[in-house]
Amino acid sequence: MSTSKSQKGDFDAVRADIKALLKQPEYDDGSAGPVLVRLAWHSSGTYDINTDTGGSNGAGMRYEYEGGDPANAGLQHARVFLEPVKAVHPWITYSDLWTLAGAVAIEEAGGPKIKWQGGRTDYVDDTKILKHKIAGRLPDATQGADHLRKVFYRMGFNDQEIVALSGAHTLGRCHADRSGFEGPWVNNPTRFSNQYFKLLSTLEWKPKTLPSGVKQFVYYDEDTETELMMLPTDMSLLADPKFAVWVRKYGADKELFFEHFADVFSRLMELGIQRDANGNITNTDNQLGGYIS
Ligand code: ZEM
Repeated sequence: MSTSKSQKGDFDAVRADIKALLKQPEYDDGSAGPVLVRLAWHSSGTYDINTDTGGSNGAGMRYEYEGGDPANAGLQHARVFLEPVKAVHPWITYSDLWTLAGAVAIEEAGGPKIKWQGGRTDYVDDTKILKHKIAGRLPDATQGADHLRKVFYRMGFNDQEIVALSGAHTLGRCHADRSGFEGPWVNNPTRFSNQYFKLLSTLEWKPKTLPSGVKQFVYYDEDTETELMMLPTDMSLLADPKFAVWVRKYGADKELFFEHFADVFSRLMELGIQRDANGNITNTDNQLGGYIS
């Protein structure tokens, strides 16, 4: 990674340094990308459209109340990967850095171009997170379609968007010591594709109870000698007729999935943010910090 400082607002310089850290031969499947995508999603997916609280402003996971939400277990790895970038570009806010890193990770994994704009601000303390109870808002993988609708409708998404977003599970894996679940969804978990939907809709998934008692679904792939997995919530996308329509569409049409995913992921990164015509953020509720210099 470069050590050259950048001018405030030079997001291309930050992008270049994020790209440079993605390859991590010693970590998981050799890439920091998947856990960065999960960091970006968890920083945004706390949004509640009814109260206009949560969302990608704030970078509240730096504080124990949100960072210690069991749903966020393991995301310290993602934050640690990004610290050297923050050190070289101290003007960028964590909330911008985390969302930008998710977008860059998707693009570099072969995914679609993600529209991303900066300008988010960081909380300067945990007052807002405590006041608005920004924990316990992320989806619980042990549940089903009703729960997914409840959580994602609260963010303002519809059924098609829930399925499109779930396609991110083509990246990365589950870790027993983070979520209790174990294994990757696809054979090539560092490559962004529509493979998750193909496998979900075509393979015969069998329930499996891990030694810890956690229940997931598995398929043993003879060719690669790898056990692939699905979460109970992933399986519910197939079991629910309205979700299943989109699972099959995306499994059959990679272009359509890429187009829909790019659109909905960029809107996910914007949750809780209002901008004027010039792209400047206009809502002040979350703007406690301003740019850190
Ligand atoms: Zn995930 N996700 N997710 N997800 N996720 C995990 C991992 C990853 C759910 C979920 O409980 C889990 C979205 C939606 C949902 C990623 C991206 C996105 C893990 C495993 C769990 C348990 C964590 C671990 O053990 O490390 C549930 C219930 C979801 C509801 C639909 C959305 C939306 C995402 C992005 C758009 C990614 C990339 C990973 C892999 C992380 C890694 O470290 O490899």
